Amino acid sequence: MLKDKEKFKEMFLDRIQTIYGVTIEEASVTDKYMALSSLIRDYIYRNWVHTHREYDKKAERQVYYFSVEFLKGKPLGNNLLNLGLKDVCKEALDDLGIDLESIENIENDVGLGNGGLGRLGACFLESMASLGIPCHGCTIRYKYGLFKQKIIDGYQVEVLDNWLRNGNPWEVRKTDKSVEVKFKGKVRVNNKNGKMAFIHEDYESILAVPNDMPIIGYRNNTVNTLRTFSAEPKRTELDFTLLSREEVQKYIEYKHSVESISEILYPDDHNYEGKVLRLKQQYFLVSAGLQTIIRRFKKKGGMMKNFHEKVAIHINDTHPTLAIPELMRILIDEEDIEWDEAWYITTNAISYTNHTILPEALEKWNVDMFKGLLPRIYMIVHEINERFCKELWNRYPEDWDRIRNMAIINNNYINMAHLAVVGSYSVNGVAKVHTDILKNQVMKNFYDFSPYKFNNKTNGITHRTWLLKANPKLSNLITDAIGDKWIKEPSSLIKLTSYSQDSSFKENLFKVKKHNKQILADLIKREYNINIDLDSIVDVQVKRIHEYKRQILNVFNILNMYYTLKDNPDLDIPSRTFIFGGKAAPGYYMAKEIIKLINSVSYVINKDKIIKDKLKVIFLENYRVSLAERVFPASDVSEQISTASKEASGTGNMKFMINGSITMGTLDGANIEIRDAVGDDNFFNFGLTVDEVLSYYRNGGYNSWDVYNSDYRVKRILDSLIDGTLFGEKDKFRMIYESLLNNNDQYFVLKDFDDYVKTQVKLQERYKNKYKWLEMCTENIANAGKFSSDRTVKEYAKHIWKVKEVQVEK
Ligand code: 26V
Repeated sequence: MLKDKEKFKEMFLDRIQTIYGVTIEEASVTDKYMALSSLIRDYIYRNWVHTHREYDKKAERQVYYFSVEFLKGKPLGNNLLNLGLKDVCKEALDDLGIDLESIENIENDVGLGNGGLGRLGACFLESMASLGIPCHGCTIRYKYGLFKQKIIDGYQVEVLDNWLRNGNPWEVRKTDKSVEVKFKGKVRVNNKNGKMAFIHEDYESILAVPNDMPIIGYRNNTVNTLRTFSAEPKRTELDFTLLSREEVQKYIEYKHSVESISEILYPDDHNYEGKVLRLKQQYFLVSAGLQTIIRRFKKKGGMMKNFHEKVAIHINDTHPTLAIPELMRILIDEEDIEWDEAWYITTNAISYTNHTILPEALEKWNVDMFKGLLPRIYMIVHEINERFCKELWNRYPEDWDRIRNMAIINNNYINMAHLAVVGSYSVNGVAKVHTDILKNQVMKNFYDFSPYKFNNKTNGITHRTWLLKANPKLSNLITDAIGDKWIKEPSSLIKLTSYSQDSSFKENLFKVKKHNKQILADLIKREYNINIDLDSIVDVQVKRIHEYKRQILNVFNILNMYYTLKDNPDLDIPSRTFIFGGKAAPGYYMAKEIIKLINSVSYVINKDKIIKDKLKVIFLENYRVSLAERVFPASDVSEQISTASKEASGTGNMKFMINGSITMGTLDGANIEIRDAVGDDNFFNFGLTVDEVLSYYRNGGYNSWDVYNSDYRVKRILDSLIDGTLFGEKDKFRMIYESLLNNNDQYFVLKDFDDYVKTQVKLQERYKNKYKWLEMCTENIANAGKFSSDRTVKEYAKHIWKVKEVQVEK
């Protein structure tokens, strides 16, 4: 019924008046947003229920994807698009004098994630719903999402992200499906008829309340679910009357400590800190998730001995690894199943994805802390470790080094990656080279022990969000050329290769890019009062700020260009706009210094008249999904310049590619597969390879002073960080200077500098040939189909989860 414009208007007006109690004239934009979103939510309700019924009827196995992060962005636009309601909604609102875009703009990003890992989860959910893969997301309903970034005086300042302030019209609270999660206390062991029973006593009890958000498939009647849990106290406010003052005080303390569990998302990735609250969050999620899954499974008549045949549990990185001992606990303590059978069920239900090999990101929990918080779970982990080590001993008798190296518990720490590998039937990396590094280096012993578990699933992105939604002009151009089959089958984008020599297609592509640049330029003018040249090369590096991602290398090339232009202002080069964006973990000082450096460089360069506007540098504040949707379509060059071996995959690289930007990249992560797909001519590659980097590490690195002493450009740039000539203050960026020289440049910035600069010059030369450049853009779009998350989740479904797609009929 919403497909009809008049009906749409009528229902929208009715909702504004009856639910919000205001007339359309009186309604605020927020009222309109709430009315519209809740209208859409109710509209899909029938399909939502129906989808789950169909899954129960038709699906042989269903997937539960556990992740502590899902970085969704704004739901409204995606939902309208996937339902096919965008046009009718826009027209209906236009008739009422309301601008849909202004409503979309006021929606908060659902920022329940840090970066790559969380956004991957969101792309997967969209793809799975669009393909009819029976999958349910499970996560924590953080009251505050990832902080908002403000830039004050060039520095990052963090502001709380109160995304739920106005309520969340997309979620449905399921109080009746709440479950209890238990912490602390002690475990009493009972010997009942020769059988041990474990009784958990004096524990702290917490209620996990589910809220469901719909994940709407692309025009296929399918609505999957993202279930988020919030932590709430077990006793209700009503119990107050029965309490004394002291008891009330105690209750309030209890309430705060409970609610703190789902209060805030940790704003850190790639840096592990053994915080007890984080461990609480992780156990809270898996215990709540598993209990609701099992409750539903049994209600539908399932027998626990068949659990693994019907249910696939996927753990997104090690954060939900406690699903392994928690499932064991439920099977043994609550379902009365023997250890061996419980282990069989568990290790056939659970699969694990590794997302990073950086040692500082690998989780290891201190045994004492763990034991205090989760006494029964600790006993189980201990037992898993004992049995595993025995197995190792049988296989590698007396090879103590190997056994120690592979143990789950070692040196008073629990190694979560080891637990995840031992307790699951599949372990995958997220790009070919990353999986190879896992197999041959980081997890070599585990690969030798159980090679059949290891496999690769190269990441992907949902092309519906990142192309169809974010870049409607390009989408139309593609559809005009090759039809709209690519929306459901992204591999058919390959048909565009035959347009790479078509001058009218390329001319149109050029116009689309310019249009998108104009939109971004308007935003930059509005927010930063900086003019950008639409004919300049828009060169973008947007991602978390991290030393291994080497924003510094990008800055050094810019400084080198700046000095070159200052020496020779009439140099014939295309003008360039360098855009940066990204958040730094609040406690990561070096990353925060890098932000300040970018802003300082931006300040110096943008105001220098001598270089005649040939260079502009902009740092976009508060980079997030909704801003990213403006940035990718407007970019010419995608900076993917991590130190080879460090970026597990990268997914931003794919978003640029599908929007027709050319990668300037190292052979790292999925860049390698992108280059293989588009060919060397359509990719700018530079820098050390993975093998070279690893060999340097084995041999103690290289001497960065050598580069400083032999390359005058490097010397000039580094000196300017501390000598006051550029930034007016001595020692301004000494921290960066020291890390590159006296800490010997762990990320090979200086080592790769020369090749990077040369390749940037090559790129500039290529840009001068407009049609050659547009041919490259076309080839990139044409070959981006394989980086759709549709391809990725199909591979997970077929090879890991063994689940089939279910078509939901109307
Ligand atoms: C790790 C940690 C460590 C412990 C505490 C907090 C915390 C939070 C998040 C993470 C995950 C870091 C791993 C991550 O985000 N990896 C990225 O995953 C992307 C999706 O697979 C991939 O494209 C990126 O290359 C990879 O860096």
